[in-house]
Amino acid sequence: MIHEKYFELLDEQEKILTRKNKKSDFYNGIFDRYEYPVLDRSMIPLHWKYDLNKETNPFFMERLGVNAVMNSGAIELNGKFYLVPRVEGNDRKSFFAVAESDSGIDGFRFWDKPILLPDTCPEETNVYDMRLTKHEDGWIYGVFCSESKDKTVNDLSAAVAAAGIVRTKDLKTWERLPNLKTLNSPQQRNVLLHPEFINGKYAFYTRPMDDFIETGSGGGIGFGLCDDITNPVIDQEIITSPRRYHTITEAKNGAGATPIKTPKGWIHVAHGVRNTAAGLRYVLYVFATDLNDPSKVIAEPSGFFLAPLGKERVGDVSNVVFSNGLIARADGSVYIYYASSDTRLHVATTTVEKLMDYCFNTPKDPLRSVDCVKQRIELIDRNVALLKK
Ligand code: M1P
Repeated sequence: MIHEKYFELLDEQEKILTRKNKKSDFYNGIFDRYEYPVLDRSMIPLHWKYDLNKETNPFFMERLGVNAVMNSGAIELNGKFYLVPRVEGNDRKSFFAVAESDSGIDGFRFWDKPILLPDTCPEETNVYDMRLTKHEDGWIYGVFCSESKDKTVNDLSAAVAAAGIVRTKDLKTWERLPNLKTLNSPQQRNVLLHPEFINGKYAFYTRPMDDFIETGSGGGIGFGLCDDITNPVIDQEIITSPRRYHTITEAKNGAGATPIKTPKGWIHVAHGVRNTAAGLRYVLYVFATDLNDPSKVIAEPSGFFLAPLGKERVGDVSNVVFSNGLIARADGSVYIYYASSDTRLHVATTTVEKLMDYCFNTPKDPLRSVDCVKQRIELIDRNVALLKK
């Protein structure tokens, strides 16, 4: 017999799932923010958490709670919006699940069950942050972080991050390929597959790391080519968007969503991390790379594109925004999915036209206070002259 509490909670949840999202008051001319998250733990199907049977669960307790729904891959298929977020159980282990919506800003509903990835990697403890790439070879690839315990050191928390790879045609059946091998980097996180072949090869954005948390000598977002996706090996990585002293990427950075192809270059939404007395601060930034050579940065506006704001600032890992998925539609609209504070998932909407303007007409970071002031005074002077006319 089904517990009566289930129907009560189901009604409550339905109100959240059918709630219309609306643009918030936030304005910067670059993108719009929305009032409600597109996904959070309140939207997880109740039967993924509760045993519904009154005999075996008389108090209607959560048996397998869900802590957070965050960092999400995103893809448009046949006009619909699909997200593959990182769902984190109360047990700290993450898994992937597909959620679908017609509008991209609200109405996301999870498919019937989470994704059960082929278990080909016995040492793997956790998986998260899948980046979805519709590749020109016809497959949809999911590249994610595959985390295992580091048994080579006497430290209970030591872990190894590698890039796991799966592919699918329909988000239903997933084929697991071997993890990516990068010959010169011991660890990898935030790895992303470029959607087109480069010189006939698969191209990956990487994030070389010496250690699980610290990137160490890892100098930024890397780029490498691989001949065979079924035996993925990168023997050489070059740095595309480097970390820089006293900028938003000083501590680390990482590729985000699959880049958008525009007439002027590939536009990337990535994350940058700096250290503060209150801990790490994660923000999103944007840069463009050359159409024919996506390893070459051709424009990088100064500072952050999107930073944690208001309620976004608080969560399990506060002061974090992170994006690993966006959808750029044929009509020029762009939906950037970003998580706040490792807790919930939001959308920011903009257009390719606006992103190109932002990317190519926003000044670069001059890297020194004195030059930043000069840059600002130039803007003020131009505006004052205009206002006087
Ligand atoms: O906690 C913030 C983010 O930390 C990691 O990102 P990075 O590898 O750049 O430090 C990721 O684990 C990400 O999932 C998380 O949101």
